[in-house]
Amino acid sequence: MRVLRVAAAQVGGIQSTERREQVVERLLALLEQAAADHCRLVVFPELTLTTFFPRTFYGDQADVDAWFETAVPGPETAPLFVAARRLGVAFHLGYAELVRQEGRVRRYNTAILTDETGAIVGKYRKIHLPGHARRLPDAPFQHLEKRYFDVGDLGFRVWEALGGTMGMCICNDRRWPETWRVLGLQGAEMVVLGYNTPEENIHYREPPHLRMFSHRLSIQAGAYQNATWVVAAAKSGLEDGHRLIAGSAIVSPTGEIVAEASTEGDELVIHDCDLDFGADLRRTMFDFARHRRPEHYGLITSAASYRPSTFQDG
Ligand code: ING
Repeated sequence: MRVLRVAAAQVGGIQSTERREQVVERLLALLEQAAADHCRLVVFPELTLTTFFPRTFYGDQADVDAWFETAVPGPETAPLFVAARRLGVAFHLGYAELVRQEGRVRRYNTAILTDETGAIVGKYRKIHLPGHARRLPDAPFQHLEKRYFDVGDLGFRVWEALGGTMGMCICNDRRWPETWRVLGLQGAEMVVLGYNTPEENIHYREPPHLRMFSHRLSIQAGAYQNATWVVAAAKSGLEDGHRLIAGSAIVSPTGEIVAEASTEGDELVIHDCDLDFGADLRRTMFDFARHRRPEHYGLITSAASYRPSTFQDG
């Protein structure tokens, strides 16, 4: 058995007035609490340092860029890395990354994974960007990830860390089976992710209970169909008057939710994950080498769709 005690660190709403230093204080409290509970990995949510700013249209790029980090660790986030090293706890952190690549500024919805010394061992940039690029004047709020972020350029990858094979994805990625299969094909034994999921659908009337249903369905299916653990941490609750779903959870390779948040605030969801637990499934039901038939899957990568989108976004 390779048991890894993990905490999904749910973070309650971050208001647009909250400074990064204040947020980091909250994250440090969760990290200390997790270390006291003998956790070796703490998974923070997507865009953990700020409010979910894609809900707001900004006409001035400088107002958008104020939400981005130009260096992690940086002055406000360094205390997290120092504490992680002191406590011997690895962590996953989602944040907005502004970087210069080949002379151009790029903006990514990014997540990093550290080891127990606080060294960054993996980085992922969100590939499935939901929402829209143009302001929707009649919407109750915006979802401008397609406007504010570039599509991630690092692919879906895994890293050997914490005694296992770790994968990462971010929020909307969990709704796409391709995410999970590409990680599964690389032997992911645990996939960690953060999410900020608005409770309300801005495009049509969607009963609120379906938001939690599709969230659970996505991570449970991803876990089971690739025989991997999933640790999903929400930014949740009220942010500037808008609600984000909670439901941070840890899912076993059998697809069962083994631990789940019960509040909408800052909360640790902890479980002892045996990284060998998916071995039987991978040896039988999901023995990819014996059962998959990629010669019949060509459509999946040959085009995004065979029908044009009808969404008016540009
Ligand atoms: N949030 C949401 C998510 O995928 C969303 C956006 C919600 C898209 C529900 C479609 C349906 O959980 C982010 N940040 O991707």
